[in-house]
Amino acid sequence: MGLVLRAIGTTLKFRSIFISDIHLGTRGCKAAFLLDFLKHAESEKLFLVGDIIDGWRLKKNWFWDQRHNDVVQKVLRKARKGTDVTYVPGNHDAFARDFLDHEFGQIKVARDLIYQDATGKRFLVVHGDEADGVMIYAKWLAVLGDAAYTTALALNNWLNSVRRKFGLPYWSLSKYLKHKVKNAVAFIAHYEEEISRLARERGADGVICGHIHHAEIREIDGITYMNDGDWVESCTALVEHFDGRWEILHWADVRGFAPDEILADDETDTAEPQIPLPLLVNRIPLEATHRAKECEYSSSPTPGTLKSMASSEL
Ligand SMILES: [Mn+2]
Repeated sequence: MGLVLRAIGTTLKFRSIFISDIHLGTRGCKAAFLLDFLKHAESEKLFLVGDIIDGWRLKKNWFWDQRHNDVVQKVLRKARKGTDVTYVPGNHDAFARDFLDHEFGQIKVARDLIYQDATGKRFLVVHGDEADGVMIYAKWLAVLGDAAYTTALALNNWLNSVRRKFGLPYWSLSKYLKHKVKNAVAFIAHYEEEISRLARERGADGVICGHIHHAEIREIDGITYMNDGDWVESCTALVEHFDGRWEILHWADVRGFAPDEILADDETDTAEPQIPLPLLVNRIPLEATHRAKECEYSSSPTPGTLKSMASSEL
């Protein structure tokens, strides 16, 4: 798996880009940041791997501003200008599963598909809700990492000193959280194994999915498991370089600023980006090493983690 990012001017070019779990229609969606990514990344093929529009919320707290429109327009424009765009609906935009094998503005809709990479390896591309069965844990459990645990320990001491003052017995918050985190880690591991099994059954060499908002590339019993993450908190994309190397792009790291630091403005497509891309070639190997190490863990402390804790739906 390649980890060196190649920069060509201020536009990154890839053979394919996979993104999912954008959740347009919700406040959590980092639409402006995604737009920034789409402006700076070109590819021959673009795959939207589900939960692009959050249809469940259409009925409740629908949130749609100009940036959400811009994302849709940007994708449509890419399709018009020659990018081969495929949309694989997820569970939040399952309504689109009624339009399989249709084309909308040159965007193909498919329930799932087999993608062949530059080296000839075959990947099952699927959103991934097929694999989680009834084992759904609250989302925030999945993002509680070691840092949060350390904080919990300090919080625990304070909490118990207060409890003592009120004559209440000791209660271990850290023990409680540790138990929950263990469950979340078990959930992710279980999910990854299930979806890999699905790929094996379909005769594929690997699987490309989303759904659990946890970007990762790893081998599971001879199957290459790749998850492209999400654009609600971690802001990640899975990319294939022209020579077949795969990489997870953490857009906040590539750009050097956080999703919320991007201001909503009326900047047009053709305008120069307000903040220039950093010298990617110089900084990426360091980041890549860091990320490669981080991938070994199942927790992923990312910017915006706290916000995601309110959400329990994947
Ligand atoms: Mn999903």
